[in-house]
Amino acid sequence: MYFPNIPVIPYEGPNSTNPLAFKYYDADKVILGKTMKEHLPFAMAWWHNLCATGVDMFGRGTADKAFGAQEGTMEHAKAKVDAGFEFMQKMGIEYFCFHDVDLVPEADDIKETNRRLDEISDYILEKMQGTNIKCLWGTANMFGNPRYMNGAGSSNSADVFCFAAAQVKKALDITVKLGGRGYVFWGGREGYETLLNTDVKFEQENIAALMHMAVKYGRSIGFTGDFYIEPKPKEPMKHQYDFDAATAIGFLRQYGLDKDFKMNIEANHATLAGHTFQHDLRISAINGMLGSVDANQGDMLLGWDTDEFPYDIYVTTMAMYEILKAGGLTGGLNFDSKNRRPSYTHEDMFHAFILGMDAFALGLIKAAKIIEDGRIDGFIADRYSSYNSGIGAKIRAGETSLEELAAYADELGAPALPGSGRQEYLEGVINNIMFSV
Ligand code: XLS
Ligand code: CA
Ligand code: CA
Repeated sequence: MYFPNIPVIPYEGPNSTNPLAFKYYDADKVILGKTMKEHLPFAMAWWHNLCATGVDMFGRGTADKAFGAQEGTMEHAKAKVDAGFEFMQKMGIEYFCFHDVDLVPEADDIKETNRRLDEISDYILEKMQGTNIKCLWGTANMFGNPRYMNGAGSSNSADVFCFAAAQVKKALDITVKLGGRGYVFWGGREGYETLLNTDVKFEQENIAALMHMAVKYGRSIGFTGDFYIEPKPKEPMKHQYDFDAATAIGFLRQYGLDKDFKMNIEANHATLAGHTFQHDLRISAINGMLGSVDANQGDMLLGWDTDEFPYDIYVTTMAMYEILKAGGLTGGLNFDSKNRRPSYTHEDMFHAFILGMDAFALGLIKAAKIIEDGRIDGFIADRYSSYNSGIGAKIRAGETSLEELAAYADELGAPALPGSGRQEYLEGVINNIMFSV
């Protein structure tokens, strides 16, 4: 046991003051016809929860993630698996996400790294037996090793491109072996610092080629899930090619990848792109590409990716509103979130997940209320009602022309002003729903 003082986290309801209990996440409670657990396929990110020690560029780690083993060994890799499974079982979390190098220490020779990956994935598979725990998605870390300084698929070096391909191939093997629902491409260093040394078109074509090969190989080994692009505008690169959902969707369509790929939308990345989380969820959903979510929160006062555990209920409510409207996620809600550096104890890991899971559970409850209440949806439907009949209906049906519309305008002389947007009224409706019991 790695967390001997932590029990299985129970649901105790909003009046509980027990720090190690859920106040809102009641796994079997039915909301709009599905259990909370089905609406909210929560996942643990291997890298933050089991690997990250709170290192930042000003200081070394504060948290102990050795789990009793020597770091950098296979014994440590296995201890992380054991700790991770104990953690997920105590939290009632049924999915995990991983990068290849989160699972094992990377060796100098890729053949040895791959052997270690085979060994650890056998071990994980054994641990999965008799539990409900599964892989949500896997990915290859193609940004940490110095060889990826100029990107992976977008590298100027063909040899580096081959190493990226080899890592994708192996990460796909492991993802399929662990029954993963998805496979992520986060283009961390797929971008550029200066156009003085960069051929953007060449780099984008190469990234697309790598993705096409990944699809071909993945399908050949029986991967039936979705591939995901995880947009992020910057950090580590100044300009990243997958700036936001709209940009990534355009890229996928341009290169004929849109049938196999969807979006993995991260809250903090959307806000770095100058959008709300809700915006990028909506853009993905209306394009039929809302796949999975990296559930976290940024800090509006800081211009970087802080990966905080989500607690802003307005944000989780509007996120769940989008997800419900889109008919749910084929992926899940991965807590790509980390404890703040001073919250360094193992108990803090539990507090963080309780916070995040409760924040999404409460968001789900409130989003369902917004839908059941109907005032917001009713207002929006009414706002566009001039398209329900007459000239508006003809526009929607594509049965008119500029000439006909111009003649219509001539006849009218001047249109009435459009109906008020009533934003303040609608914000009041949201507050009313948020705070009524
Ligand atoms: C970094 C990203 C990364 C991806 C997976 O900002 O969030 O962790 O989710 O490579
Ligand atoms: Ca992420
Ligand atoms: Ca992030």
